[in-house]
Amino acid sequence: MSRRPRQGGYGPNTDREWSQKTYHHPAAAWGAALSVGKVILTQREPIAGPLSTLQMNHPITGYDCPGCAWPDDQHGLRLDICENGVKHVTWEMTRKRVGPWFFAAHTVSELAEWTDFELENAGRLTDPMVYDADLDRYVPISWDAAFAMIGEELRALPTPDAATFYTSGRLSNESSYIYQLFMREFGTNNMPDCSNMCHEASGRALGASIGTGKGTTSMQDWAEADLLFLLGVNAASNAPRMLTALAKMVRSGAQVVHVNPLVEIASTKTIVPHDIVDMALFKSHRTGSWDLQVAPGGDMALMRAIAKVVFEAAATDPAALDRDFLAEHTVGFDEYRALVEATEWDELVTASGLSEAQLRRAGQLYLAADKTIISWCLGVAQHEHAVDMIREFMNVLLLRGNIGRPGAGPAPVRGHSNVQGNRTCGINHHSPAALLDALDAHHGITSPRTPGLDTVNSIEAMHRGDVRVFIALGGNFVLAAPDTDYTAAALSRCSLTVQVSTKLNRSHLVHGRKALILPCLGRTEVDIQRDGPQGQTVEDAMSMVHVSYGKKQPASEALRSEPEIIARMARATLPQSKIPWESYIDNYDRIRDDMAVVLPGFAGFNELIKNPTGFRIPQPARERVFTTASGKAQFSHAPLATAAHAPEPDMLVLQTMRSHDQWNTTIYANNDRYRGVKNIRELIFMNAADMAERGIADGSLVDIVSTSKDGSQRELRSYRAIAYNTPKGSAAGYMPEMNVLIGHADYSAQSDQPLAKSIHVRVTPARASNGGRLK
Ligand SMILES: Nc1nc2c(c(=O)[nH]1)N[C@H]1C(S)=C(S)[C@@H](COP(=O)(O)OP(=O)(O)OC[C@H]3O[C@@H](n4cnc5c(=O)[nH]c(N)nc54)[C@H](O)[C@@H]3O)O[C@H]1N2
Ligand SMILES: Nc1nc2c(c(=O)[nH]1)N[C@H]1C(S)=C(S)[C@@H](COP(=O)(O)OP(=O)(O)OC[C@H]3O[C@@H](n4cnc5c(=O)[nH]c(N)nc54)[C@H](O)[C@@H]3O)O[C@H]1N2
Ligand SMILES: [Mo]
Repeated sequence: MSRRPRQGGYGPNTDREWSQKTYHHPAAAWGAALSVGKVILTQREPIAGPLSTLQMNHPITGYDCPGCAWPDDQHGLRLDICENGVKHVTWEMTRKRVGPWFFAAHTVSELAEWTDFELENAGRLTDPMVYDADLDRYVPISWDAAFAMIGEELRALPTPDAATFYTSGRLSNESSYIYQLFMREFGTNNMPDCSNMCHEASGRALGASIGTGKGTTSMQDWAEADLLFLLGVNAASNAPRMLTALAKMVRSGAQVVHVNPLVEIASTKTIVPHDIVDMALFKSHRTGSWDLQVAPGGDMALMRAIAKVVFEAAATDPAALDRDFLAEHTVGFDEYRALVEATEWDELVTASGLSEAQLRRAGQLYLAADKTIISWCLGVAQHEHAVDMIREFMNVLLLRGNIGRPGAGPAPVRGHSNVQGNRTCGINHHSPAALLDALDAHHGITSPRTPGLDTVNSIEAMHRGDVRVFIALGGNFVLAAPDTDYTAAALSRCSLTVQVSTKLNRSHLVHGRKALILPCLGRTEVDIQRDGPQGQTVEDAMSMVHVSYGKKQPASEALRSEPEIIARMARATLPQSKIPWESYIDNYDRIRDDMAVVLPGFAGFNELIKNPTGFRIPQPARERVFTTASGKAQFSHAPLATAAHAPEPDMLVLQTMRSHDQWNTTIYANNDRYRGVKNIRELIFMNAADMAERGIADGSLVDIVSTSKDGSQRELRSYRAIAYNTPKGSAAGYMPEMNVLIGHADYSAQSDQPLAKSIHVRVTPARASNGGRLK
């Protein structure tokens, strides 16, 4: 049965008045402390909540924050926490439980009417459950029977490629490794992951430019840099611990340039989140020196303009370019120079949405700086030409040798806490041959060599009926993926869907003919196996790996760890397998011993993790070793991508982003503090002139119709239009509600990433009002 997920209204139901006014306080600070208090209260964790945060991000004894991937501050206070990390942990530690009694009381059709807030807020899943179509309910199943069902379904498939295995980026390194090992022994590379919607473009661009798909900077580099371009990230909400680094940089005299169509709070000032004295004294620090309000997708033109300024200066100043670096370490420089010189200033102005004066000043800042970091997140990575854009960032860095030396380099801001580690450990639908060769040699298997399906292609394959089993290690696929209705229909066509989860979410309600919910331990919970308590590792956005031990009593005795669930799925599917699945479960050191042999940079893994601050995975580009085909860093020569203009004059370019009170598809409350929003998520921020042209009053209800690349249309009705400082022609609203507007054809040809930052929409006054909430 295909259930249509609710339209809009994914946050808590509220009758309270909505409002929006400009926010005038520094980021973090007391508003953050208050908001944390509220989440701790609603989750009924008044004492354990605050105590457990004291163990978060503690070297060796503590657990890694399951929130974002920003590195821990290794200096000063050995406690690096933030408001959103605390909320995240408290949400996992709730005392509320979703056990068999809960499912006995609610049919799946009934639960499908709940908001996403209500689903997750029901509490932690406690027991394995199976869908019973006659009752339209989930009913208990034993772990053995659940694994047997998975094994039977997978073995009955006509080909291993008729199954697809999703990963959300919080899965540990050890779990990721055995998960991909299982898939490869089974015989498929179908590994969609959240990276396919997140930083796929960054990985591809960096791989092509410098040989490895990761950033090269460390926290020390951030402290030493004298210029930072920070593009397309809402740091105060999504990487709040970065505020500390930004404040330090500005204080030390560095230039911090925020590039964003919106002026986000992180570009102004903060009260350093973990500095108790600053909190008490209301002492705030500046976190930005300049805002550049680019047009959506205008970032590439900004970078090309900076390069143009560098080339103009190089005519008279030999020091403008790092000629030694260029000669020794790069290829493609002359063509790039010709390309940039042939680009006219007025093209750059139109393509960036910035004035020539602003573009020139950005170039002058770059010339004046000795050490530059370019950092970016989804505002860049989710565009059609993201790979070209990010390669252009690399071109600019290469011109002045800003890589492989202190204080300089590229720094993608990763999302989920271990999304980078997932890839390092082999979760990749298109893994390099070297990794597959090493896997085969060590484990005696034959990994398939044909690339597998990523997220958008898995959805298409389920739709066609080519893929019939969908297994998800975490995440909330149906809401995170584009084109919610289409994705829901795709999942409903499967013969089996399996969700390994901590909390109830929409993806449990949109399921295949057979469906399993397998509840797992969270990162905060103690994991006891035969050989004693087990820890697992994660890799942060700066390639640091450290071990994490849960502390808390598990939410239920029936919970199993992710490594155990994966290993038992593998054994049930591959009874003859020679891989020691059972022994992996007893002691995760054995998984790490195998990883130490197979994965580059992991030799001595079990010893390395005894270091309190963990260890850094070697990143060759950081040492100026470029593992590209040419052995050098490669300039790209892509045509200039212009700002993401809508195809028709009456259309707007809509970006979908996170509010302050959410973690991807998990909504904590209907507020977005730094954008001044209270009690509403069904909104669209618009430029006041665009509203006036359409006869839309501030705060009134509108209908939003999107037009996909394939010409099909989708709509959201009765959203509130709010006048906001966003460039004319652009608009903004929240994911995941707005995913219904992204057509399944709307993904980047360069990266396969859904175009979540450039949806083409028409906005008109609402046809009929029902108070803004539709089902
Ligand atoms: N609290 C919290 N933390 C999180 C998450 C969460 O949901 N909640 N999610 C995690 C995940 S998985 C990820 S990937 C990251 C996401 O972190 P972000 O990238 O900050 O996520 P978004 O909310 O999508 O914000 C996108 C930003 O890019 C800007 N932008 C949009 N279009 C453009 C453009 O064309 N150019 C430029 N320069 N900027 C643009 C938007 O205005 C916005 O500031 O955060 C991680 N951290
Ligand atoms: N329109 C639009 N869509 C987007 C984006 C956007 O900017 N705009 N961003 C995209 C991005 S960057 C990402 S990363 C994806 C996010 O996509 P996902 O990673 O799929 O989604 P999350 O909302 O992070 O997943 C939340 C669920 O994870 C489960 N969970 C939590 N902790 C654990 C755990 O420890 N173990 C297990 N097994 N499960 C756990 C819980 O059941 C919870 O309901 O969304 C993408 N979708
Ligand atoms: Mo992400």
